[in-house]
Amino acid sequence: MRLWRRSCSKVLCAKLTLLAANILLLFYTREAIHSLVVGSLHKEGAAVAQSPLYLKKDMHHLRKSMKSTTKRQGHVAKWGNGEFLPGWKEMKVRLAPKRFFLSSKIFQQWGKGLSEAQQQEALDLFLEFGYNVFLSNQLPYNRSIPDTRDARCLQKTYPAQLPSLSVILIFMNEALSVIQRAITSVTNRTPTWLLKEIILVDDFSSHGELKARLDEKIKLYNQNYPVLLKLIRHKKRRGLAQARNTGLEAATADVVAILDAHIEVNIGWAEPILARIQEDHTVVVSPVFDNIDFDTFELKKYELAADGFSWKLWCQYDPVPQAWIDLGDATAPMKSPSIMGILAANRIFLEELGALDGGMLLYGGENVELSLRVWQCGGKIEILPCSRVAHLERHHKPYAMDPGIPLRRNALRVAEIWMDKYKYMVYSAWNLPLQNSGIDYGDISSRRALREKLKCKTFDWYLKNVYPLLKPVPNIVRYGRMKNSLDENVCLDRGPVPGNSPKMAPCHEFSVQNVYYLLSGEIYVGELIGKEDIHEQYCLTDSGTGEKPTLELCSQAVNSGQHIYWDFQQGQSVKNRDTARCLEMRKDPSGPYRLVLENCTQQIWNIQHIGRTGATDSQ
Ligand SMILES: *[C@@H]1O[C@H](CO)[C@@H](O)[C@H](O)[C@H]1NC(C)=O
Ligand SMILES: *[C@@H]1O[C@H](CO)[C@@H](O)[C@H](O)[C@H]1NC(C)=O
Ligand SMILES: [Mn+2]
Repeated sequence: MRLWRRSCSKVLCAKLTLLAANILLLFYTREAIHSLVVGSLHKEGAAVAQSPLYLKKDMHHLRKSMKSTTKRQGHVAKWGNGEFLPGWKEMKVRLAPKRFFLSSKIFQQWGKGLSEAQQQEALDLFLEFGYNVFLSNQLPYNRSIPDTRDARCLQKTYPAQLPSLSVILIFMNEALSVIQRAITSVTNRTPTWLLKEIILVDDFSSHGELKARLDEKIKLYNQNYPVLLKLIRHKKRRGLAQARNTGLEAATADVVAILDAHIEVNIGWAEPILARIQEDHTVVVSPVFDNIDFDTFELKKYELAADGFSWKLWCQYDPVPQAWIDLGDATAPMKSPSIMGILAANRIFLEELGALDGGMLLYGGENVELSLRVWQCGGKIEILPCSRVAHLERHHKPYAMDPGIPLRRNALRVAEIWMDKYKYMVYSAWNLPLQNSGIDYGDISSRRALREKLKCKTFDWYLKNVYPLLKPVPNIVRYGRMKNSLDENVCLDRGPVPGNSPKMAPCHEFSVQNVYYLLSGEIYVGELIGKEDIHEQYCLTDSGTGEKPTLELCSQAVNSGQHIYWDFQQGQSVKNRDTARCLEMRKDPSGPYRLVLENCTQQIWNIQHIGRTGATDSQ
């Protein structure tokens, strides 16, 4: 039953989530690092914004410990047997003989038997690329991977006549061996008579091996294979959406499959795609992803899930729809609210629909934009269970830019173009004011005009007919940071995760300090979910006894006799409607402020932004 939830932490979107979790852990266990991280971030990039910083620190410590290990080799041996040394710096070094840098993720499962120089080389490559390039360079390009299809897929037959296919592989500073393995997998696992061309799009890579050496490989390839291999290079960095558009513009086949270059397509991946698009040219399809481990390069099979997203418009896996389960056919196409990024479509249909929104920066959100456009403007999105593509999920991304910033900006762009009166949910989820957010999401007039021209349906239609799981939260009275006038440097905070002890903590910009006060009286603490059936929203709760407030799942709190409804107006007290106790701050003589529930002493609270009420009734 919880299968799909586990599958949430996977492929294209998962890494950021995982990193975010790491950060939060760090955040709550190391106060010093906490203030360092928080002090240097002034914008709500959400937790994802922290990853580059985290990595920099990780790299720094690794390099430092690397040096100190080398120096202290003989001396540290007495600690022996792979034990961790005490202390922060030393924790980074595990002392099994001749194995270094074991705190780095790349060496958790891999790397036995390498010399010191090899370990160092592998680590350097890993830090640079976010996956195990050292290993990739040794694996054959034509390696076999397990066939992860359901057995029933093998019984399927497809029409003899199918549309032709252009495969587009986009990349930015990818390892050459990874690109070559992707090309080889496409060549070896796609019927030659269907594959018209492979188009590589380089979004302005800087790595040397992707210049002359790649050109040479392409020349060689075109001498030996019947399928044309083209390379297009951007003259400056233009981002994921533009790279996909560049590939699409160059494509000439009936159907385009737009993939990342860190993939290996699996056996029989193309036929289900081509057959389905031949049947209905308005379907945009996605294969099912499996994961290639960034350290061992082994394939991990992933269960089927629908591709959804959160109100931040960040991708999120959803349970397989009941209607699909009821079909009783494991090979049937599955309706999905969104794609994760990788997609295949009828080329003309995709072009007429407006391709990708070139106004999107870097990555993130462009997949949701396309998905809303497909559904609202007359197409459909389906996941094809018999088409499987193995995707290498990086441990970290090789972009210098903080991904939280374009992500938030792209999300507002999507909200403003497509989401009508529900756009307030995106602003609220990112904790931005509804007016004057200060974020420049670019010129959207041509995309608005496109929406007019294609006579697209409303987002309200999309929510009701395509994505009923995504629920707007109506009547948010106020949201944002919640402060008490006794000390405005501390904010109501979700506290450690997992855990249910809210606290007052130095204010920062991460979602754990988001607060939403609803007209109905609940106070949500933490990220805005709006998917109550699957993900958990926490409510501030008075149990009626003791003086500690707690956080409980909103859906369960009432049933278990908790009191979750509060009276609050800006600049007044926060008073529980059932117990008549107030949420207050109390300072112990030497300690920090504590949150308590007690007889009201008229303490004054404020919540940052004015929310949107009556959203379901009016534009
Ligand atoms: C890969 O190519 C080599 C050399 O052409 C060949 O010997 C080997 O059998 C191939 N492996 C697979 C899995 O196809
Ligand atoms: C809180 O108020 C109640 C009712 O007015 C009273 O009985 C109780 O003693 C008060 N508690 C404290 C700690 O002042
Ligand atoms: Mn990818």
